Amino acid sequence: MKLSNQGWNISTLNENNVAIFRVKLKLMKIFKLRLINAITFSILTSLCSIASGQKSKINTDDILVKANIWETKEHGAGDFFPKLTIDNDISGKSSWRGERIDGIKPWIQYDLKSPIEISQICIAFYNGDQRNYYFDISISDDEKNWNSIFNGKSKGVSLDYENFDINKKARYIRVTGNGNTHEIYFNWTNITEVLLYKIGGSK
Ligand SMILES: [Ca+2]
Repeated sequence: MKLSNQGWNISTLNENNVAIFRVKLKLMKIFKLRLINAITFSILTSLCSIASGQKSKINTDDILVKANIWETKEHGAGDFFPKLTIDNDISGKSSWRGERIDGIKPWIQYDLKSPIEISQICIAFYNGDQRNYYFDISISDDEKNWNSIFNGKSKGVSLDYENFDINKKARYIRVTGNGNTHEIYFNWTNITEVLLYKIGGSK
């Protein structure tokens, strides 16, 4: 391939050059897509922080995550670990999915290891722009006595985070799913990412 006055001269390409050119083009597209995803996630994180005033993100390394239903025969083992909700990846493939089975509601729980003044929980849902998710948010210090913070549904208009104020001290935060408005997959609760903030601090 040569650069002439009229631009790239495609006629000089042989089969090997065409193959290499296509591979390079594909790699450039992948790199571009990943760069866009990284920038989008950074912007969303900042917006979530700004929206709720002074707060400090809780380090995900300090959070233990577990869930009562996170794996099914339908999807196979290992696809939708609870920890995928705190991996800084808001894409649909990196999500936790819990199914309501025989009336048993799926839940996912975040353990901060010790009681912390929690400012807010921000939740992003899989296909959150196409369906409403029904769920409640509860907090606890001992995993036995729970205090309900929110009971309702997501707005169903965005893949981005929805913010829910807590402003209470707690060690455990639990999100319990009660299905969604999808015609077929209405028993599922699918969360792509969660951000937890404590009150005060700069970071
Ligand atoms: Ca994720």
